Amino acid sequence: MIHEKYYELQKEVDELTSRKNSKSAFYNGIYDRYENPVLTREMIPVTWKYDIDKDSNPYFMERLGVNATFNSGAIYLKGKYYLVARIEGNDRKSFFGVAESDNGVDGFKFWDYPILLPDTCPEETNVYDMRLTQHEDGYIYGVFCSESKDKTSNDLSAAVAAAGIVRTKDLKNWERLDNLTTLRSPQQRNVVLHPEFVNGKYAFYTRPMDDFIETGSGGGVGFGLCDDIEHAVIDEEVMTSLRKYHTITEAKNGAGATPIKTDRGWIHIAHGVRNTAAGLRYVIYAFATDLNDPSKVIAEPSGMLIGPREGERVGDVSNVVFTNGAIVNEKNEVFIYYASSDTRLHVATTTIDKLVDYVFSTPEDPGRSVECVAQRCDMIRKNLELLAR
Ligand code: BGC
Ligand code: BMA
Repeated sequence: MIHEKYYELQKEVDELTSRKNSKSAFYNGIYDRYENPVLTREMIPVTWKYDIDKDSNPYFMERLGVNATFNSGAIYLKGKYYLVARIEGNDRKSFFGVAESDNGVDGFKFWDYPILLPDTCPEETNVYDMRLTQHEDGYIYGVFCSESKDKTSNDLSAAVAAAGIVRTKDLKNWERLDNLTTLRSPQQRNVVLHPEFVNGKYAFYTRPMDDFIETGSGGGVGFGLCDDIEHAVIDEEVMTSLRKYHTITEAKNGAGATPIKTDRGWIHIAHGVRNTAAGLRYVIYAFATDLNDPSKVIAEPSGMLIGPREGERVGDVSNVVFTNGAIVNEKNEVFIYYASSDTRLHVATTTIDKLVDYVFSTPEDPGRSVECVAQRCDMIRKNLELLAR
């Protein structure tokens, strides 16, 4: 017999997932923020958390709680907006679930079941942060972080991060391929498959790391080619967007959303990390690479594109915004899905025209306070002259 509490709780979920979203008062001319997050743990179907049978669950206790819904891959298929969300159980294990919406800013509803990946890696403990790529070979690829215990160390938190690869045509049936091997980098996280062949090969943005947390000698976002996607091996990784001293990418950086193709170049929406007394601070930034050589950075607007603001600053891992998915629809509207503080998922909307203007017309970071203030003074002078006319 179904417990009566089920109907009450599911009604709350339905109300939340059918709630309309609207643009917030935030303004910077680059993108809009929204009043409500697009995914929260409260939007998880009741059937995922509760045994709804009164006989086996007389107190209607949550049996398998969900702690967070955040870093989501995103894809636009036949007029619908799909997120492959990172869902974290109360048991700290993450998994993926598809949520679908008609307009990209509200109404995201999870499908009946989360994604059960083929169990091909017995050592894999956790999976997260899937990037979805509609590749020109006809498949949709999902590249995610596959995390295992580092058995060479006695430290219980020592882990190994690798890039797992799956592919699908319908987001329902997923085929698991070999994890990516990078011959020159011991660990990988934040790997993204480029949507087009480059010199006839599959191309990946990588993030070489010396160990699980520290990128060490890893200088930034890498780029490498491989012949066989089913057994992907990358030898050389060339550097694209670099880590730099006293910038938002000082501690680490990594590719985020799958690169967006525009007339002027590939636009990348990535994350940069710096260390602070309060721990790592994650922000989102953008850069562009060359259409013919997608490893070559051609524009680097100064500073961050999205930083954690107000309520976004607080959560399980506070002071974090992170993106691994964006959608462009047929009207050239852009939906950047970003999570805050490893807790919930938001959307920021803009257009291709605005993104191009932002990436190519925002000045670069000159690198030193004195030059940054001179850059600002130049703009102020021009403004004051115009105002005085
Ligand atoms: C967490 C990730 C985090 C990574 C590095 C993993 O165990 O699940 O969210 O990015 O550690 O801190
Ligand atoms: C990482 C990412 C994310 C996460 C972030 C902050 O390195 O891969 O999963 O949002 O740390 O914890």
